[in-house]
Amino acid sequence: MRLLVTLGLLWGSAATTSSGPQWPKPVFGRLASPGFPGTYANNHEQRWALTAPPGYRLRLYFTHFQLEPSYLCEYDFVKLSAGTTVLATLCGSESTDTERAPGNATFYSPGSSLDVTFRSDYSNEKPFAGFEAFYSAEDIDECQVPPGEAPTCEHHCHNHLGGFYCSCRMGYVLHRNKHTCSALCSGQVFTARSGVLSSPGYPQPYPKLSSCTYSIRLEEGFRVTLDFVESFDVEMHPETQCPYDSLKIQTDKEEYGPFCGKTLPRSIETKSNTVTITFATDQSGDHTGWKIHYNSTAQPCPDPTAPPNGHISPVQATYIMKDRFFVFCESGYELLQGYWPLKSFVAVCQTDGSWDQPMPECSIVDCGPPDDLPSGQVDYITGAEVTIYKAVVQYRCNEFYTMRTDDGKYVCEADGFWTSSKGEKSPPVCEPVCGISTRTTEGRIYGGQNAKLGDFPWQALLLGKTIAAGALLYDNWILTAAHAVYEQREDASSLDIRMGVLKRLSPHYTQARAEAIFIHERYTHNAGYDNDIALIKLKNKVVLNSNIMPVCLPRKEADCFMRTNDIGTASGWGLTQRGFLARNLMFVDIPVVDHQNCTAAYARKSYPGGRVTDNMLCAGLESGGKDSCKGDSGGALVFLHNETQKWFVGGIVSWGSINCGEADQYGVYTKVINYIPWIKNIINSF
Ligand SMILES: [Ca+2]
Ligand SMILES: [Ca+2]
Ligand SMILES: [Ca+2]
Repeated sequence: MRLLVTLGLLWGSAATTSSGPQWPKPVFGRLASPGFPGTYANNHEQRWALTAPPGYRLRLYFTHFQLEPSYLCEYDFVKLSAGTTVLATLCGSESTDTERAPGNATFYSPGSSLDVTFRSDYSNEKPFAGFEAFYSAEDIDECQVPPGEAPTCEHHCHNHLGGFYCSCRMGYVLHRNKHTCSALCSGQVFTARSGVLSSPGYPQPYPKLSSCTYSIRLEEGFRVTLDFVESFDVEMHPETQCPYDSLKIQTDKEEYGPFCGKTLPRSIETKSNTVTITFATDQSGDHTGWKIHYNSTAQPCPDPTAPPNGHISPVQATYIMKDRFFVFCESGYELLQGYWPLKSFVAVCQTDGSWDQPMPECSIVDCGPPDDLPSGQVDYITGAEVTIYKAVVQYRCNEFYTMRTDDGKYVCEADGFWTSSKGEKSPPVCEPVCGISTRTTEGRIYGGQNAKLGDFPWQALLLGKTIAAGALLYDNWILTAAHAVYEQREDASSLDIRMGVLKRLSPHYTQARAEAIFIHERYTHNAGYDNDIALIKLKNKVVLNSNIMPVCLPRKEADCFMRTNDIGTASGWGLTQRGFLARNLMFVDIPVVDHQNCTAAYARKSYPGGRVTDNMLCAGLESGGKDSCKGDSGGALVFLHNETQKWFVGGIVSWGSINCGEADQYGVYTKVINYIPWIKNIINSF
């Protein structure tokens, strides 16, 4: 309908404008025998060559026809012909078995030309009126095709005056031969992991003169499989391989086909992620084509096998591209790649079907040899030198040492550390045992008494710018009085420290050397004895034995043991009541004196610097006679802790009256318990 409207418009425009398309001049006319309607002459021949414009034909019919009849129209006739083709030979006035008269028939030229020839012979038996005919040019309807003939156009045919044209359905394009419809089927791309592709119009006959391409483009690592399904029908030739229409399949590695005929080709595993299918058809034949269902799988990686004592996660039936797995080791085992320990392990399946990492091992955790224990030793319990997971070792402290906070049993744990039952990862500490004395006798009330080896194993003899004493703390510190080592403070290394000695002049002793001397920072030399306390750090730890052992530091509750009249013991080589330095280590038991009494006693005398402070402790007898004296300075005043039966240092010999043992004048000692934080701070810091 739209076409008619368009044509109508064209007609309209042709009628109103002179410069439009030039329409052919109308072709029509009248033909008649000479003298018509009178009798035609004998021996006459006349020929009309009629032509129509291209795309038109000639239509001719007769209004009158009366010629002399004769067998096969041998005498007179009208002949219609086109080129050498005779369309009709007409005579008489009615058709018989052998002759033909036109009657009401209409004649058409096959092309655009028609020859009409009239001929009469030499006689007529009677007069005949001849003929009259009319002709006109009319459009050929090329779209009308007699049954059994190929259609003019493959899809749609459009007739018009003077010609026709073809058009194609959606998805097709008119081939340059103007009547074939080629499929628009090149450059089709498929990126889904599976899909269906087929010849155009399948299962209807596929188009002619078409060149179709189908590209399957998947991610690298996938492999495409092609399955021909349903039916397969591609024009073939029994002798030549697919000369007419052919289907070819190509990958980056291989080429398959060409395929034609009627047998379904076998499934194709391409091993490629890109496949190009081309389908080319010629101009003829009606075949239903083909259909392919394609699928893809990625190349699987080899099934991973967990190493001994390890497992893999996640477990899958197959692992393909980008799949991953982790390896975890059982407790007590650790991941090892070659010789390298790994914190974690993950392998990824690569596009080429291989894992990106080699499988690690699960190697049993080995804690290695346990750390050495200073002043102690370690024994293998599980087996000699066995240091792997769950192995057990036992730490022991040497004699005179005791283990702090632990039982010393360590197990090699999964984290690779030797670990105590309390979860400690560092080895235990062996601390010197303190406050042990072999003393069995009490100091005599008057004067003093000779000590035996082991009675005061903490006692140190300090020989420097003055003679003084000190007490061993732990195995590398000496506690003494500040005034006793003040002159030595810049020259610590020359201080001669002797341990394990009874006789002051004995050549048998254990030598110790000072590394540094720490004087209390609030001690002022020659200005009283407040804060008269000092620490000496030894260069090396002293090897403890039954004659050399530290004294304990007072604990919080020590105050309870230093009340008035509680007995402490002082020891030293100081001046005796005979006025000489003692040859042998002496000791004396003396009671603690009431602090106010002591303060008052010294307040009554104008002793130089003799003022008793709260940092001091007095001990001695009101009657005098028992005291520490010059040369004892720095020595320890010790008390026995009832509960632990260990000796602790309650005081440090500091000062007293010039006349030792004088009545009403007591020995004054630095009150150690006031300095515990100071002592610990220095010992922990240096
Ligand atoms: Ca005749
Ligand atoms: Ca036409
Ligand atoms: Ca064909």
